[in-house]
Amino acid sequence: MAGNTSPAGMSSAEFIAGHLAENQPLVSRGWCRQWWPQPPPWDLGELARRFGDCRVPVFDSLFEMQRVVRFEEYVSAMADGVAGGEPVPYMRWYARQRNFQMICADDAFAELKGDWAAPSWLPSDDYVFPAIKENADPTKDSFPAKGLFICAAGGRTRLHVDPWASDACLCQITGEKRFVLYPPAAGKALSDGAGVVDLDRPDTARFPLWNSVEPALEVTLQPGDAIFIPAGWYHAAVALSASVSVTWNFVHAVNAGRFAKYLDSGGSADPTVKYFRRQHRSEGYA
Ligand SMILES: O=C(O)CCC(=O)C(=O)O
Ligand SMILES: [Fe+2]
Repeated sequence: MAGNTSPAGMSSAEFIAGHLAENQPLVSRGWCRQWWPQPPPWDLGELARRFGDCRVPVFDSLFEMQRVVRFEEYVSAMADGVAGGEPVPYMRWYARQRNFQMICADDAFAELKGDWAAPSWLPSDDYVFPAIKENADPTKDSFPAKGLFICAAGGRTRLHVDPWASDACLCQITGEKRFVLYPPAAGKALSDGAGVVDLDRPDTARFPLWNSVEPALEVTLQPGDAIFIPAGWYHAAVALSASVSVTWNFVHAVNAGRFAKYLDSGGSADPTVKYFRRQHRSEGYA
């Protein structure tokens, strides 16, 4: 779609003006070619060799955790295949983002940090959530919802809007993943305030207008592509093949006003907001 696909070489000033400030999505083909000819070799087998003994959380097609398994068990269960009609279990291995989080990917991210880099169009300075003033580096720093997302073909994330009035970046490492994005204004048709329509099984009595809005963007990410999902945008994803993605959320200073409104309307009680505020206070930030 015109305007939504940009070369990996765009500057962060262009990204801030054209995408962050304008709340417009971006698909960046070959983001990783800035650093390497190929994305890191993190297929499920390679990750299972490195992290097979780690306990990891497995989710449904939204954000409901189902159970905890050993990484290796998850990978061999996926290799054995999922029964037809059964939802594909989705591994969301998040880095620490709240105080009472039993299972974190922090050690794995520490081990993987030399393998990857964030897209160079992302700004490195002036984040307000997390409050990092300079040299932000998602390979090393904590971010809300920073995670390794891993699934077999068919793994999906149903339509939703991300929390914290935050933006998100997702880098596709292994496999193909299809994304559908709708702008915030489509929420009138897609959401009833309590929930969002499931595009695969729409409850037409509850969401009678769901089909009256068109996605603004439908795209299949290949290994080495990245997508920027702006705050308030409805999005859904499905893996077309075994998939590994890395993702994180953030608020940049250019959107500080939007974030302040979110905090004022109850967001400051959110456990992830509190976790990051405490962390940055202890590191000497405001
Ligand atoms: O990659 C996916 O499955 C979707 C990720 C996403 O939108 C999220 O975790 O909020
Ligand atoms: Fe999301």
